[in-house]
Amino acid sequence: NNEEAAAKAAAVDADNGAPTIFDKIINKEIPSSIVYEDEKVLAFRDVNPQAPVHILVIPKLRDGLTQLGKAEPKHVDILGQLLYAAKIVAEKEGILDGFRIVINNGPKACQSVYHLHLHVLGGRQMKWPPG
Ligand code: D5M
Repeated sequence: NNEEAAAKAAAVDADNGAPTIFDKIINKEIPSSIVYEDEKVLAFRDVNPQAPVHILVIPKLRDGLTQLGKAEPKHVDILGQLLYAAKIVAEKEGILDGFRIVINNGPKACQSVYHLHLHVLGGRQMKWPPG
C-alpha cells in the first residue's frame, strides 16, 4: 500500500552510513567541476543547479558527518572551515552581494546525499520563504 511504499522510500533516503558518490568526487574517480579546494574542503558545481551559481562545499573527510544533525563537538573546526570556504566560493563567483547557504538535513528536508554539504546558491534574485 501507499503507506508501506512511502516508509520504504523514506528508509532508503535516510542516512545508512554507506559511502556516497561524493567519495568518488573527492578521489577524482568521477569528474566534477571543482571551484575551490584546500586540505580539508572541496567545492564543486552541483550537477542539478537551482540557480546560475550552485556550488556544493563538502569536507574531504566525512568523519561521521553524514548530515548536520550528526555533528559533535569534534566537528566544530571543520564546520567553521566549510562556512568560510563558502564565503571564498561566493567571492570567487562574484556573488558576494547576494547568496544563500542551504543545508538539507534528513528525508524531510530532501537530503539525498549523506555526506554533509553546503549548497551555495546565487546569481539571481532569491525568494523567501524557500520551499
Ligand atoms: O543535495 C545533493 C546534491 O548533490 C543535489 O543538488 C545534486 C548533487 N549531486 C549529486 N550527484 C552529483 C555529482 N556527481 N556531481 C555534482 N553534484 C551532484 P541534497 O541536499 O542531498 O539534496
